[in-house]
Amino acid sequence: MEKLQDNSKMPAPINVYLGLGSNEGNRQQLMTQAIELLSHFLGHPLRLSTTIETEPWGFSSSNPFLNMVALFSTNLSPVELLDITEGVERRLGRMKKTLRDGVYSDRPMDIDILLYGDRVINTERLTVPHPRMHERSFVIEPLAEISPDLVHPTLGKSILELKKNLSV
Ligand code: PH2
Ligand code: MG
Ligand code: MG
Repeated sequence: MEKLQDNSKMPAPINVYLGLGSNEGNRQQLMTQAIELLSHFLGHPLRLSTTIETEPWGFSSSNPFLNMVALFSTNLSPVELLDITEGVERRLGRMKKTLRDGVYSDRPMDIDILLYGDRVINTERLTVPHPRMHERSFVIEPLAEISPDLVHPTLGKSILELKKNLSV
């Protein structure tokens, strides 16, 4: 009898959305390098938004940001993915993480896991969906460009709806 293939140990790839930001150093080059390094570990991105220049949000700095959003498909677990994004941040010169009290600082590269499929994750190291993504036009604008109909897993609204809510 023909043997059925056992796929039980092969998780289906998950669509993950990453938010990239840089406001220190050669920002455009850092964004390109970040996508190259991420692609090395995750494979080619399925979609890339355009890069936008944005004012610092939540802290004051004279250095504007470049921001973009990238969609990858991966079999990595959330924590494995986080190890990779943090590794790329360090490789591109990120020294310090945001302080515990939520004070932000200038950074050559910040890579946030915005969405990991429709999984909801609340651990010490990782909160997904990213808890502030829907308040931030520097995330929602580029995300709406590549996936307007995507539904936010906990808010139950499409990215396009979230974008409309931002501008009211
Ligand atoms: N990231 C922050 C805080 N503020 N502002 C902009 N415009 N872009 C960012 O990527 C950004 C921010 C924390 O990670
Ligand atoms: Mg961030
Ligand atoms: Mg971050």
